[in-house]
Amino acid sequence: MKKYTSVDDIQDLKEFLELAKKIKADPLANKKLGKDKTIGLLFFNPSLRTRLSTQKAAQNLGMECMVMNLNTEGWTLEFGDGEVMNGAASEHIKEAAQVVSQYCDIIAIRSFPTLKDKEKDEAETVISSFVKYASVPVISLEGATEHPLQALADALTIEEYKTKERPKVVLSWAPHPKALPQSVPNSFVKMMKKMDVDFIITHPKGYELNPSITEGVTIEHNQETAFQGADFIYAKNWSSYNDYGQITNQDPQWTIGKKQMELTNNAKFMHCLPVRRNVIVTDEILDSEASLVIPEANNRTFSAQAVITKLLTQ
Ligand code: SN0
Repeated sequence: MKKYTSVDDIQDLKEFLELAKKIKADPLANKKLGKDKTIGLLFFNPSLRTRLSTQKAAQNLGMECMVMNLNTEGWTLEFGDGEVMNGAASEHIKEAAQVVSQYCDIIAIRSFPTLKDKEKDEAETVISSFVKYASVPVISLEGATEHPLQALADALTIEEYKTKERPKVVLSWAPHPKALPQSVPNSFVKMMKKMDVDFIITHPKGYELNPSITEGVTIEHNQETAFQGADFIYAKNWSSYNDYGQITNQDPQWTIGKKQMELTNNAKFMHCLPVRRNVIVTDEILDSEASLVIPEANNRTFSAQAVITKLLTQ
């Protein structure tokens, strides 16, 4: 594997999940693999889990880790080709990516979408420019359209907690006061399409995700119908894709609570975090036995470690 910026970069999911499980059983077993190697984590946006779990994963492999908040601490970068740089941007991505490649064996980047310029977001301008100009492997720590490390942790969590061969997994939109990226649901959908699950998406009309990603997946606009018999409820807010970056619905009926969970097959509740309590999901559910959000966050370390292991070995 040369990079991990999309769920599409996974060739053999089964093998990947086996590796993650093996790593989880003995996280320090490969402590020498990363000796004298460095991973650079570059953030254009806030992070808690991604930053610490990736750092922890690198540490478990014996790697050094350098972290930089590029948006506040670095030079403003130019991404355009042939630009006359007499404006705000001080440094071109061409130099920046090559320079970071001198210091790091892997570069990992977080760069959220603008949610204003759909074309720019869909081009994954920041991460794809690093891929283009860096001379080392690149990992996405959540880009404009995907969050592939999260999706891998989610897959591992479902594997661990499923009680039947082919569980029913529901991705449910839930309300939020801010316009959020489609990255987490996009990667989750891609991942569920690779897994042996009965997968269904529920969201209000107007919240259709990119149709090329959801192609072939059942979409049910009635949340109660979708939840019937579910084994996993994966909650997430996202802003509108068609009405790009807009909030067109804040209906509290979509907040996940006891009423909805009672329709399921004693389903487990999942969310990538951070989660707005009593907006996305009620306290009652989040604080209940049904919630997997903490084991899910724990799995971020092992999925990141599996990805780094792959990048260092092949
Ligand atoms: C991000 C998102 O993509 O939805 C990161 C999730 C891993 N979430 C947020 O930005 C939530 C911010 C908030 O204020 O709740």
